[in-house]
Amino acid sequence: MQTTELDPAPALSQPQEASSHPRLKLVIGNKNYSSWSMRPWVAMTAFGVPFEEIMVQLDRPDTGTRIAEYSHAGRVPVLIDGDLTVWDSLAICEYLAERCPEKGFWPRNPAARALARSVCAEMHSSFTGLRSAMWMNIRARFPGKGRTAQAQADIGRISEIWESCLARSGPNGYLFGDFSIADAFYAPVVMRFRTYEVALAPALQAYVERIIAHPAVAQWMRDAENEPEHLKKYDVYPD
Ligand SMILES: N[C@@H](CCC(=O)N[C@@H](CS)C(=O)NCC(=O)O)C(=O)O
Repeated sequence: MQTTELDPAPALSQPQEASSHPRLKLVIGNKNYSSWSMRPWVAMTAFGVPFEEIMVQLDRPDTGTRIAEYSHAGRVPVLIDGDLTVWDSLAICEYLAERCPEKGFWPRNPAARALARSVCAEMHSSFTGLRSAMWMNIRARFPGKGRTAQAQADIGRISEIWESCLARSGPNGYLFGDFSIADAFYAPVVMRFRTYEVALAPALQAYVERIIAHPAVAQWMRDAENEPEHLKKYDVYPD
């Protein structure tokens, strides 16, 4: 199944989108916990790209074997497009932006697009303090927990990014005006800020509320709330 060559198929066509059997398959982990899976799922849902969702339960004895059915990288999310397998949330979003150029996954302005890619790359490669001390658990409430020095520094840097983006895009928009991959990338951070009740400046809190109200994010959150599976080690914050 795994290939590394780009499928030469053209951009997604209308007939494919209208099909009740979408060509794209997205392999994801538990919606309550899998922050990396949330990014492409939210982006694809927000932009109306049809896909079949394949859920692999994380933290189970067979998790590795199940993911290996789709990708030898051993991680979700994974996008399957016919013979092509794309793994890693950033690569998946870039691929979708190329395959569906009409959708506007990235800002259309080149300078804004470069900045959007920068903030996504920073999200993708940084913020390990936040990730490790404040893991995503949409159902849980851990007010005030996880504020290690590194997590605080990450919260500060993320606030700075959001402030500068929103100052440019306007107070009532998303990071780059219209919803983009950048917002999908920061949606799991929004989930964390909600779970750990991070106090934010009013403009940033308003952005948090806008993301939570976005239909694609709201759908993911509802699915997470209704998921029967619980990963106990992430459900209790240790003292
Ligand atoms: N850089 C990767 C990271 C993906 C990742 O770490 N995914 C976790 C779940 S959120 C995973 O697949 N873990 C495998 C496991 O728990 O066995 C991406 O952006 O897709």
